[in-house]
Amino acid sequence: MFIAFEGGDGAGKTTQIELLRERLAAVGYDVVVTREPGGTELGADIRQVLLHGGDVAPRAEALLFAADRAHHIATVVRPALRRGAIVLQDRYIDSSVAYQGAGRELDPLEIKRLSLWATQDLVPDLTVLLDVTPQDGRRRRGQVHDRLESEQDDFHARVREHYLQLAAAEPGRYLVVDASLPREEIAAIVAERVGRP
Ligand code: Z5A
Repeated sequence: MFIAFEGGDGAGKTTQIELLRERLAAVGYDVVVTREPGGTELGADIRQVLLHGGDVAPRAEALLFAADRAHHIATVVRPALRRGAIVLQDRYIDSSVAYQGAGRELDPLEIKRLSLWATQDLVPDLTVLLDVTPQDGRRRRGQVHDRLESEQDDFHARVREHYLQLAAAEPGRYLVVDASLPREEIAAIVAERVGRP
């Protein structure tokens, strides 16, 4: 089972992934927790360039996220899924569609196609969308902002809106949760949806 966690920055993805990992591991599942960008050695270098380097042109940014993803899916995620593990992943294709497609105003459909090519069409079984407002996300992040987090609130508002559109288009494959709920409440909603895989 492949579960992706998506949402604006500061939405609480890392927190929820850890809570779900604990729950699944406690009943004996082989659980792999990973993330994009940066889930591999190559990805760590790409992450550094993308989030903490200098200027990157929007199309170069889209290609670098897709390159990280291609390597990550081929070398970490597909092998884990093949051996029967549950993969909990912090960000996936929808991050590119929302941030590069809607945020940077590249064509979201082209961005999606690029990532589907990169991953040979691997689609999550479930995507948990933690819906956070740009203001709440900014407050939770505190003073430290990477290159994308430094974008203005209207950028993050476009990202949020596009995420919600993606979820509305495929309600069977998405779980949308209000990220302002208490941690344990969100964890219970996610656990109920995941059930016993
Ligand atoms: N990006 C992209 O543009 N295109 C792509 O294709 C991909 C990514 C894959 C990666 O950032 C950046 O790359 C991201 C999108 C872009 N940038 N932006 N903007 P990252 O991986 O470094 O960070 P992030 O994904 O934005 O996550 P984060 O900031 O680390 O947040 P989070 O994992 O969603 O949340 P958290 O660490 O669990 O929680 C944040 C804080 O809130 C923390 O203090 C928690 O204790 C607190 N928290 C968590 N849950 C709650 C609740 N329920 N209530 C109150 N407080 C809470």
